[in-house]
Amino acid sequence: MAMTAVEVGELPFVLPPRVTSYINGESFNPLASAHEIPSVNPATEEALTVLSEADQRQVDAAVSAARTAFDSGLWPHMDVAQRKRILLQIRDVILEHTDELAFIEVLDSGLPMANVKGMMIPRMGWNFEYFAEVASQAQGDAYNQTKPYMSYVTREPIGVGALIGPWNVPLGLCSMKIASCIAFGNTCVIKPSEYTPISLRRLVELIHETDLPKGVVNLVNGRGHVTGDALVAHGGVDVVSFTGGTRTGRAIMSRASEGLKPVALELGGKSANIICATADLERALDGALLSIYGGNGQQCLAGSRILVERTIADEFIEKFAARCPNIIVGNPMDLETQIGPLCFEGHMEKVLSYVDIATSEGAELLTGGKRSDRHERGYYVEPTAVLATSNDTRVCQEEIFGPFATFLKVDNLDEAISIANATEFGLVGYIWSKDVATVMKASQELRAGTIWVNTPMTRELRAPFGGYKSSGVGRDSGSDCLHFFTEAKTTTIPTTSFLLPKWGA
Ligand code: TXE
Repeated sequence: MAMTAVEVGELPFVLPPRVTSYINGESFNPLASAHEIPSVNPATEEALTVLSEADQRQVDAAVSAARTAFDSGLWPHMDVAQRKRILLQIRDVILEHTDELAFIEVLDSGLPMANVKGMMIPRMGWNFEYFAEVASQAQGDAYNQTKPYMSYVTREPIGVGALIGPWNVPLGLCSMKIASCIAFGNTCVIKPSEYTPISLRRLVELIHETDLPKGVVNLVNGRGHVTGDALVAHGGVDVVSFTGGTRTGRAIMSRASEGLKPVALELGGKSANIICATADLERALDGALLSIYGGNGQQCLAGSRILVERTIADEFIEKFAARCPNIIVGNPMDLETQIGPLCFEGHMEKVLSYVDIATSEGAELLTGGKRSDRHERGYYVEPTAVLATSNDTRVCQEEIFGPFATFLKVDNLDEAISIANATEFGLVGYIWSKDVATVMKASQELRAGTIWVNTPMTRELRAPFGGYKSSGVGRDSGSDCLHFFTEAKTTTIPTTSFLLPKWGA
């Protein structure tokens, strides 16, 4: 691929003039007429490169490459020790390119460097290591209770995965999808978000510096309703894994259902963060700030509805709001930056629109509420918090997906749990209390897939992660991904040659 050297930020980085698909181990040459979308640096609003959208022809080529790599048996039937060795090579190549991958990710997404380099890139490596381990340890069952038969169950790779990723954590989420899909012997076509195509493209190139056979991992770029839809609907695709917004998740599930394809959907959230009077309040304050403002507030697992027990609410909310202006909002390349720019202009506008929505609903603006005036360019939004009047308001019900906290005061734990559950979402729930009975009650009664007790967000890869209600379908974890990305096969054999009825003899 021809490259243009562009000096960006502090490091020289070679940006491709065009981000194209990567199919069967090669960059795909698009037609001159291909639709192009500028890829913009959210910190400067400058165009970085252009994305060349994959049309139906490219999607066909990508699925066909994945199909061939699967149907030939090369990858699915490879000895698991050999497959594991290649997955560990992928881990190594990722970790060796930590600086480069982190740089591109920050450039493209606006996520703070400290977070990307310190947490996300190591996590990507761990994704491949962990799923290599799970695949190599997978076991089957055997049943011999029904005499004279022995039935045993094996799990076989399901086929070609269509993997569709979002823009908020492009490398972290897409690498998890690729690792969990291919570790079990499947092949895939990944489509990252059209807003953040550059880092994934580089990751897929790097993956091909290992012994991974061509066609196991293919990449197409483009908008959701064009490239994404063509991929989900493609007859050569066997299974669909998606992370993104709830509305898109519904559309994808409906499209995939036409081909009876299993789907895993990790969707939005409006998670409650319950602060009890029995909490370590200093720690709860630190945790509440991290849970809503971490990842620029663009996280499905954000603690975006903060429910504070009334006896401590005024003091807690005052302290929270007092901390906000001191949070470092700035150039995401700087290691001390805590909140970078939002990912793209339209999203920033959406987040800011909730300030007017909040005030028109009678909420009190506690802090922030506008674009940062310390930056001439870039999609920077001040950390914002409002005190809402009721859980029925839009700021309590809709996923804002930015540095925007919504407070409500509650009388007691029962009310907190009832409000926490009064939402269409159910991804996670947070509870802060030193009282065991309080914690246990919240853990049992909150309708959400993950409950974090006295801690801000943390993902345990081994444990299921996914949502109740409109927050998703299915779970991520070693065993959940094993089940999702494989088919169970039962083989039954008689243990004796017993006489069969001799029909027609
Ligand atoms: O994401 P979309 P959007 C939430 C968040 C955000 C809202 C909308 O609240 O403000 O969703 O975000 C692809 N067939 N989350 O609209 O549409 C698309 O190209 C196939 C939560 O920007 O969900 C991209 O690759 N694919 C979330 C991916 O879907 C389609 C992360 C995600 O885009 C498609 C992101 C279609 N018809 C947003 N339409 C989380 N759970 O973390 C779109 N896509």
